[in-house]
Amino acid sequence: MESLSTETAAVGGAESIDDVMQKIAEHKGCGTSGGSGKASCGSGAGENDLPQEIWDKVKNHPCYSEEAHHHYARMHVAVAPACNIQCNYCNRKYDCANESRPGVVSEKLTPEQASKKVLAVASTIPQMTVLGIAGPGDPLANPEKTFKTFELIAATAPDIKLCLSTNGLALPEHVDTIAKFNVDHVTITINMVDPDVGAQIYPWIYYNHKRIYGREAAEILTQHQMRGLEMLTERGILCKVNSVMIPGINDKHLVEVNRAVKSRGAFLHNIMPLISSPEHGTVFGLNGQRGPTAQELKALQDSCEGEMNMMRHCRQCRADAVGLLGEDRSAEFTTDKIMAMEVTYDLESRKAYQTKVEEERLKVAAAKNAELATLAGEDNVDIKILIAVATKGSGRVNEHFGHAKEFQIYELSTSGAKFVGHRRVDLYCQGGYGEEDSLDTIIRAINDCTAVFVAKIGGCPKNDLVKAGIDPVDEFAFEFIEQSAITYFKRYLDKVKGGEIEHKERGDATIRQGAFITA
Ligand code: CLF
Ligand code: SF4
Repeated sequence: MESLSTETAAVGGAESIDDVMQKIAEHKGCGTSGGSGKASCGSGAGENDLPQEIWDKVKNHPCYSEEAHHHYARMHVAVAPACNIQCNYCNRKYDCANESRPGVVSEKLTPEQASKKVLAVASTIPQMTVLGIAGPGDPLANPEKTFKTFELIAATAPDIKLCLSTNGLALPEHVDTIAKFNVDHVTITINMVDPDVGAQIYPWIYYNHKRIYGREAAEILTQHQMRGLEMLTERGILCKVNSVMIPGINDKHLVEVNRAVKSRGAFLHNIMPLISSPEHGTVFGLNGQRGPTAQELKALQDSCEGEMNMMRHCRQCRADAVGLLGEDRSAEFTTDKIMAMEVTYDLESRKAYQTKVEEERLKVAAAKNAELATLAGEDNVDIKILIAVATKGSGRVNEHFGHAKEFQIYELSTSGAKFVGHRRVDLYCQGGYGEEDSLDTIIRAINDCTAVFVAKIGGCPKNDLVKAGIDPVDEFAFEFIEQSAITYFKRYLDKVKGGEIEHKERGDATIRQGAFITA
């Protein structure tokens, strides 16, 4: 394998960096408050909210643009097995829990196998636009394999964006190589900026050929993470920060983390719930450390949103994930199957398909904007409700209740429909009949929602949802989500005003730990 020197690597694409940085800096002041009815900034931002250069970087990246995630897919290749730190929510028998779902084991690949896999997936799924390396350990603890993979893919599939996720310990020494390979999206998992908090999350790091423990380890880690973030943003590389919300340890502290990463130029902050099950054998799983509830997570995300752009559509993917966020097509692309495939990389067909996707996307936006106009004059009404939506993608209500593995959550207000999260659930319909236990768990997972939008639903679950105070809505089958949601909200307001219904705050909901593990 060719050895890649990080010492001698040149910084790539320097010509427009100042301009891009200026635009990112200008964009930093853009909050989501205001309720003007315009699309919000952040991962929910659209073409009109961002400078063109930044929009070009995020418009078809499913993680950096919430809107794009309905239409474009990503894939990961599991080329990086080693890790250089220990997190208390990780068991190294499984994939990195910073960017992957806990308890999952990926099929590890060589860079050459990974390159073939990318071509195979890109030929089969023309809307796959991003290749990420996110484990199963830390990509920068495996720099040769990681950068060799990027090199091979850049040579054979130049239209695919390259993306990387790291714990940040080895980041400063690799920033120039990252820039050289035109990796223009980097995620750093930052759970603390205070080493005393860090010592409760990281028992040790491996640095300079030795293990370092406790507070000293956390101090080195946070210094490297902050320096790495600054170095990346100085080079115009878009940075996302992932943080795992651990109630009682860093939940309150994450507001400070949010400020620290914003001031260093991070583009997006993704606060994810801790997933800790005893069967994973992690420290937090075994000591009973709980994860947040749905409303605890939302409240923290909301409180940080005034500070910077928040991502709320993360699915905590596998290190070998393939497909739209929320769907898993990795089983179609096992090493055996890929190696047997005849792959032709047809750039023109991919472009033609993506043109169609863009046409569909324009239709979604036009329908939403037209419907939004019907809420004009309602600005003084201070009512918000949540709805859950069963969807297979394309921004439409197009999944049956019984087939949904997750529901997307939208907050409806006089500003329109805003994506605020998703809830993974156990399949209700298994083999064509309803499972009572799973219905209970689904209701608990969407208990804070006023309605659930589905393409179809059977009589039994419908009745039980009504009993739980959740309105099952199938009249918008195969229609656009946001347009339908605004129509529903307008009617809801009219009923409240007419005294037909009383608006009530709903309770909290559960983040289904089991569903994260099995889905
Ligand atoms: Fe992968 Fe991560 Fe790149 Fe996306 S995932 S390396 S930025 S291409 Fe995305 Fe998956 Fe969440 Fe990661 S939904 S876990 S944020
Ligand atoms: Fe596990 Fe990822 Fe943490 Fe390493 S960085 S210990 S792989 S969660």
